[in-house]
Amino acid sequence: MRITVLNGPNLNLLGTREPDQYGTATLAEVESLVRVEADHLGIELEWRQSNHEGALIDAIHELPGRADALLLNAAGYTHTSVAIRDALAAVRIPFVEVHLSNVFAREEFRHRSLMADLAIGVIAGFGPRSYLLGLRALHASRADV
Ligand code: CA2
Repeated sequence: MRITVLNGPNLNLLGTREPDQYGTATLAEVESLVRVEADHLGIELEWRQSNHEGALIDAIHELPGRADALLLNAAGYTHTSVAIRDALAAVRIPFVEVHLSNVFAREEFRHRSLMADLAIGVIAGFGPRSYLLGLRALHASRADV
């Protein structure tokens, strides 16, 4: 199974700022954690991050034929991007939406996701473990994808 992990804007700052909200692990450390689990599950993993909406959309367009499923943390774009939603709907890639923080325990504008209804499911609030849980969920859903 091939899974692409796509990380949105500002997640490159992980571990360097706002540790109370997002923890102390860097994005590279989260990637290492996820790679160990992916190896364990026999998943071929691609890891990407961009701060640019268009680049994220291009990455989604590239998924058919390249990945069986997507683990997506669209970060701030989760709550604003009709264009990313449209890209996900267009390629019809099965995906799980993940968030480090519990977005429902935060500001009201973070309670709404413009893509969650297209996802297999959403995992939020477990820090870097959200990614591990999301990976396992995609792996467990592989018969359906
Ligand atoms: O909890 C998550 O994973 C979020 O997707 C993170 C986004 C936020 O806009 C979403 O509401 C929830 C923010 C990512 C920014 O990451 C930073 C990391 C360190 C310092 C500053 C920002």
